[in-house]
Amino acid sequence: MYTQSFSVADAPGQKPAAPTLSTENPEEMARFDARIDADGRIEPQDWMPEAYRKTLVRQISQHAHSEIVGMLPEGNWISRAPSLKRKAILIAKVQDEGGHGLYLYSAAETLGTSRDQLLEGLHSGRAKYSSIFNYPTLTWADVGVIGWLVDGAAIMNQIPLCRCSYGPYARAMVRVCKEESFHQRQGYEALLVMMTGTEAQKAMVQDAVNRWWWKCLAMFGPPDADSPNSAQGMRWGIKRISNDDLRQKFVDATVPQAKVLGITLPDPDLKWNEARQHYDYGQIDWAEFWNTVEGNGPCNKERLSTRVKAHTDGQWVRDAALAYTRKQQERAMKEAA
Ligand code: FAQ
Repeated sequence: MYTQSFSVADAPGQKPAAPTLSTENPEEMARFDARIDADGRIEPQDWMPEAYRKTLVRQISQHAHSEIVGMLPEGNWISRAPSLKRKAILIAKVQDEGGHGLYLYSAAETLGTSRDQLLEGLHSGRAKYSSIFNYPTLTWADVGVIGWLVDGAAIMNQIPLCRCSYGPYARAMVRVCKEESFHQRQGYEALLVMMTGTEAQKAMVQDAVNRWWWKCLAMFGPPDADSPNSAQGMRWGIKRISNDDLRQKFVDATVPQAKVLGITLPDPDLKWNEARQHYDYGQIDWAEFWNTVEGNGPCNKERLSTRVKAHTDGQWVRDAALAYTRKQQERAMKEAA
């Protein structure tokens, strides 16, 4: 629905002209800045300023954690899907999200941070993950709405990341976006089917949209004026389009889809602005967003404890895989001797 083109133009006038200031290594820094200015890619073996490395580890690991924790709200519905077809689709989707997490952890590892360190950050509650996954999935319609709106917002944010300056992250994003596009379509299609059903089914869709709409708008992050990482992220070509501009693109793309679906978006201030050629929309509850990001949303504690339990329960699988690898290596050594 949104992924017809991966070549999204940078937001006009968003890239600051001033080069990065650093005393780390002036010659390497000049080469790095020149490559960024020329829209070139930085690869793992290339020199990079420590702050660039740190920013990428922060963003990529948060993104990876979001994919992995994001499996939980929908995973809760696999055993309750209304048909075999919906169950098969949902299993495939949840599995894809796990795969996205793994590509992203691998991309973060190329920056010199180990998988164990990344997971320790998540399990100790120090690392962030997307606020959206701390809300409950109350009905089957929530699964459709997550596909349509949550995956929709994720794609809108991730298409520009396909051109991120860090090669491994950008390349991972191409495949992730293609899969997210399927996720979004399956969610929208599930809702379209429900909207041809009974009044109770239609009401269930509307109720789910009412609960998820504002949370999805907050997914794009704080307003540009309150976004401490944006200016540097854009300068380095990590972020290509600002939080507010992506949010606006999402609203503009979603309103016509809501009309086709036959639901109302829960915002009395939502209206077309002829002068701006965009939809105006109401105020997001940022206090609620920060409260959730800080760990106090309705499901934060449950999500984290489920994640930690899954990791602990899976220890025997990791032990068995390591034992098998060791055995294979010993056998190869013996045969070579
Ligand atoms: N939730 O200065 P900025 C998905 C934090 S994947 C929690 O604007 P930045 C797939 C931010 O980290 C969804 N925290 O930061 C799926 C920063 O904190 P820090 C995840 C948030 O990095 C679908 C602080 O606020 N996608 O859904 C959020 O320049 C269905 C200040 O913010 C990605 O991670 C938030 N929503 O911009 C899976 C995409 N927003 O680190 C399963 C990659 C902001 O300074 C089912 N990430 N914060 O302590 C990005 O594009 C960026 O990191 C942003 C934030 C845009 C999220």
